[in-house]
Amino acid sequence: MAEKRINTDGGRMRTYPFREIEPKWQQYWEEQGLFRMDPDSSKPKFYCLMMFPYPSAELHVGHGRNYILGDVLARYKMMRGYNVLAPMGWDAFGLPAENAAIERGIHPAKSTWENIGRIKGQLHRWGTCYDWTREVTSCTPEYYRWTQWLFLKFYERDLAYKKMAEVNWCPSCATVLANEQVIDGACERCSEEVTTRQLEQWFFKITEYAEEMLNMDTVKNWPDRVKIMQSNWIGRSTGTTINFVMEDTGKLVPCFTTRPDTIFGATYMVLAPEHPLVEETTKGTEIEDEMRRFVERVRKINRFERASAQLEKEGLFTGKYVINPVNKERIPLWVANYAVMEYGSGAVMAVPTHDQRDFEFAKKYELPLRIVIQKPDGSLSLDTMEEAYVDEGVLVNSEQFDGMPNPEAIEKITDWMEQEGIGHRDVNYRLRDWLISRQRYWGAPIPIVYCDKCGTVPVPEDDLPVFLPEEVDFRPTGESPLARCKEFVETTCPTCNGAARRETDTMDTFVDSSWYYFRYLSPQDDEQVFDTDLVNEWLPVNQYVGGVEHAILHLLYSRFFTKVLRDIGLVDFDEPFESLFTQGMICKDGAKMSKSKGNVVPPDPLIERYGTDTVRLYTLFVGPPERDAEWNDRAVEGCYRFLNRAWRTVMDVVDRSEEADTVDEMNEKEREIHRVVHWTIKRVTDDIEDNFHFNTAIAALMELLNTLSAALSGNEIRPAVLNQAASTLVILLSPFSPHMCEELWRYLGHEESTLKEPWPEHDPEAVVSEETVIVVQVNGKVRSRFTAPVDTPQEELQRLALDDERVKSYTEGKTVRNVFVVPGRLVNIVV
Ligand code: ANZ
Ligand code: ZN
Repeated sequence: MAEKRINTDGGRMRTYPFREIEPKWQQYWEEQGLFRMDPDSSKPKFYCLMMFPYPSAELHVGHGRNYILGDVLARYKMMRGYNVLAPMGWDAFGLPAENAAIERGIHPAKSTWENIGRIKGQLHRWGTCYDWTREVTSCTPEYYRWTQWLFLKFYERDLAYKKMAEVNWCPSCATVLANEQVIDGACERCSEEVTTRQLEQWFFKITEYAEEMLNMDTVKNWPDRVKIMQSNWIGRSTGTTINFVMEDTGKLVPCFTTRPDTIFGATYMVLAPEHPLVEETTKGTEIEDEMRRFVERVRKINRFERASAQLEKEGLFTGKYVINPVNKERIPLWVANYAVMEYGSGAVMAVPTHDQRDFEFAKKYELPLRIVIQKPDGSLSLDTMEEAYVDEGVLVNSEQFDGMPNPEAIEKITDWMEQEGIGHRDVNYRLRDWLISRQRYWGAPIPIVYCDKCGTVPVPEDDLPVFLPEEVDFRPTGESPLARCKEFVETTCPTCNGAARRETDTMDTFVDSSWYYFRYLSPQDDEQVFDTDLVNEWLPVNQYVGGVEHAILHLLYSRFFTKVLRDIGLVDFDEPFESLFTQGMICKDGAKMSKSKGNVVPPDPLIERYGTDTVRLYTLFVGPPERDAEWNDRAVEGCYRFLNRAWRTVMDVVDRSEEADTVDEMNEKEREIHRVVHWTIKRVTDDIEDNFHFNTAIAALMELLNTLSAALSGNEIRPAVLNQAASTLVILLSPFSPHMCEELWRYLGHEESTLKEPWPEHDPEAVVSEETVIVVQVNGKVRSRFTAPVDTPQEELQRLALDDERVKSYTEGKTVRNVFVVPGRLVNIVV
């Protein structure tokens, strides 16, 4: 209902009364269910997904960026006529809640639910709207039952398996970690340096999908940076596996190389300390004890350090030799700290002249060197070599391959080896299987039972969920809390009914978050993990918004899950997220905003002081959303002033609107306003569509306000035209600062929510801009002129200038070194 303005100060309210307005509209949106996805609608669908938060104590303005960006998009898409699905939930299992339980004695369930309540309030106060009827919370049995069910599906397909392995151990979190959770050798959660342990653990076979996950053609709308990070993480290497032969036993020792062209330069071989041949070749020999000590020492060094180029090379001779299959040469077999067991075969043919690590090692232990790739100028010599030569060159000392350029030799030598049966083309990945078991309490229990008679037995589907017991002892003793909980551990075998023990590890919380976006379609369903038909209708997610810190972890795991679910027949698409937007971080005092740095800005005091529309607007205006930005409390004030000015200006228009009449023909001044209005529609729309350029969209709205308020100072513009301009301003501003706009929209005489108003289209005729003359210089001299619209982008001007016939006669046959463009005026080409 369009209520009449209440005059509180005898005339009009000069400042935007956000304290009354904001809660009112928040309640209205909720009550009207404006953000509820309509399952019966025939409108086109738009799934707008924001990464669901971990319910930590409180969100700061840096977190807000993610939700506010997503909220603007959801509102915009609704106005564009989409049936929008914008759900929210909680990534509610995890270590911080458990650590709080240990430190402060608060049960993780209690602190988690309290935090959820608090954060929900914060999201509400930001004016972000979600379809709360679809809320999912990963720590509830209703949810983790299906996480466990998915584990069983993986297990059935041999995609979940248990093995003894060298694993990452975080001493402070007292649990193992997946490789993805080790960032520069430190724990992703707590930054503690990670150590290595030999443990039996559960893995998901993500490597089975390594090759498919490298194909990112179907995820075109992802930032290149994320795609590159994923493909580097998967790390595909093509090369050759060459079979060397143990001199004394004739046993084959395969080794993987990307440089088969250097095979004639292999002067020794190294084994990883974990390689089974190490014990085999030294057992019972005089080197046995020393070798055992060496191996033990190296195994303690964490694997990230071992893989680093800075590692001080160390090794020990086994006393044995291997035969190089191409020339039957006998070369010594060493064990070295820089060889790792998890890559290739764990054995490396060492070519010290062309591999830096081998070079350092050979120099240290005085092993022989032989140049096999000569520099094009022939200047490479062993006497003067100070580092390995790793660039291209021509083969020497390589028998029938001498004189061949080495890229060609890679192919030719491999062909020849394949013919001779001494080697074959091979592919290796850096990606390792995903370690999913955790020795922690606050996670989904792995649904497995161990029976002395039947071995490892999966819990039958009908017995799910395996409940996480509430009464547990959190005291840190080095053993996981579940392992100490007798009532949990002791069970009966589902197969033979005899006494059995439950698996006491829980799943990595990244398992929970790998599938939550499917569950939003049928969050209360207790019959099935999700509704396949609905999921196939709504997914892939049209737009995913979240932090780039998940570039590998969550996003890689979710892609893997989707592919497995597709192979199980539960979904019919290959990729979960069609478009991805990764927002930059909010910094304060030059550092990423975070509790540990003590530089967090809580949103509530700012909302209290300026209103949430201002906080939202500033969050969006602070800079290009994909980049990091420095938060400045004082700059918030600027956005506050803008909104107040918008409020007053629109109110002034409202005052005059009483006399509004239809305008048949616009005068010149009115046409100018009309032009600015339509320009603004175009700019704001293009900026939103073009990858979230909300900051420049807001700048355009600020210009429109200037135009409008200037127009108000005179009398040439008739009220109807002013009203049109003000209405457009309010509608275009509404996704950014929705509360104030909802209020103004009523004052402007409308009864429905701005969310129901179709997004305006610009009139192409109104925005035809003037043309201007562009001068083209070549090396500073004017050579040509052409006309172009004033707003032609730089790249376009550059192209037009280079294609100009007269310009071409000056640039023909020359190299263009540089092109300078002064938009709207000049292009200077340097040749
Ligand atoms: C001989 C050689 C000569 C190599 C040369 C390089 C340069 P990427 O590109 O990462 O796939 N390598 C193979 N297995 C290894 C292991 N388990 N531990 C440590 N190093 C290993 O690297 C492949 C190269 O890494 C292989 O090619 C091998 O060294 C080494 F001039 O073989 B190369
Ligand atoms: Zn049994």
